[in-house]
Amino acid sequence: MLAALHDALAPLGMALRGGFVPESGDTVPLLGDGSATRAVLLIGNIGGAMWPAFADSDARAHDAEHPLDNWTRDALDPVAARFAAKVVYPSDGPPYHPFQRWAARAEPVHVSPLRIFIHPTYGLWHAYRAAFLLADDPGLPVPMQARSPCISCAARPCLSTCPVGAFSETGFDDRTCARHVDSPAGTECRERGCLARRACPVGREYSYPPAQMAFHMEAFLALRR
Ligand code: B12
Repeated sequence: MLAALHDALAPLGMALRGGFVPESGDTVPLLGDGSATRAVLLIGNIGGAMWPAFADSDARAHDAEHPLDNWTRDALDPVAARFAAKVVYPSDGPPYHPFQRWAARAEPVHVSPLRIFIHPTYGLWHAYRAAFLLADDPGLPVPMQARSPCISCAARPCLSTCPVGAFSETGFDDRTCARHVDSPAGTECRERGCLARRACPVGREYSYPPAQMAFHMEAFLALRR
């Protein structure tokens, strides 16, 4: 089943990011018939692999208010149905499903100083697009273990690069960030992606193409304007 799912996701530029057997603190929803979920599979994008599939998709998605969310649903709802999974999305809510908590159960990701999760190979260039909830464990592999690459990063350029100091040890000041990105001084961040995120030395070869960077920054601004 996992190999067939991998094949179904590949044309969408998405990947199976791992999975886990839910425990009581995981706040995983019940299945449609009210029974317990026995396995959660996380689906996501790694690097820019998903961008061509989305960018070349039809106009309906691009005209809508949340084009990537709509395209993702259109693409993944039928895949979930094919694998008899209930599907939930990161944008469902609020309240939101705890995708980052689930991610940490499924693969070796850790909280970075920027608060988004860092992967030892893909760095900050990955995201979660859906979770498939299953009635049976499909034989999940044991998640790989790896320390956070941030532990051995003495320079922490991510924390010193933001022109308006939006990141600190205490959190991310999204309003200060949005004000800057929306101003003439924020052109570099707006058009080529967050400078702090781009300063991270881990997984640079997975960084998103410029068009995807600009798309995500615009979507962030639209939420914060
Ligand atoms: C709301 C939201 C935002 C809001 C945040 C508002 C706010 N201040 O709360 C805004 C619009 C600002 C935002 C911005 C961005 N977001 Co956002 N966002 C979300 C969303 C939809 C919900 C987050 C949430 O409230 N979850 C509810 C809580 C309960 O979930 P949780 O998993 O249990 O949360 C745990 C972790 O957050 C963790 N945690 C977080 N910080 C820390 C710090 C420490 C020290 C520790 C120990 C734990 C910890 O602990 C929490 C409790 O277990 C998630 C998707 C989702 N459903 O999770 C994306 C999500 C978190 N965002 C994501 C991204 C990529 C971004 C942006 C980079 C997008 C962009 N290009 O602009 C920016 C930058 C964010 C940043 N640098 O911090 C990704 C992160 C992927 C990753 N690699 O981790 C997610 C998962 C969406 C996705 N599709 O993958 N986001």
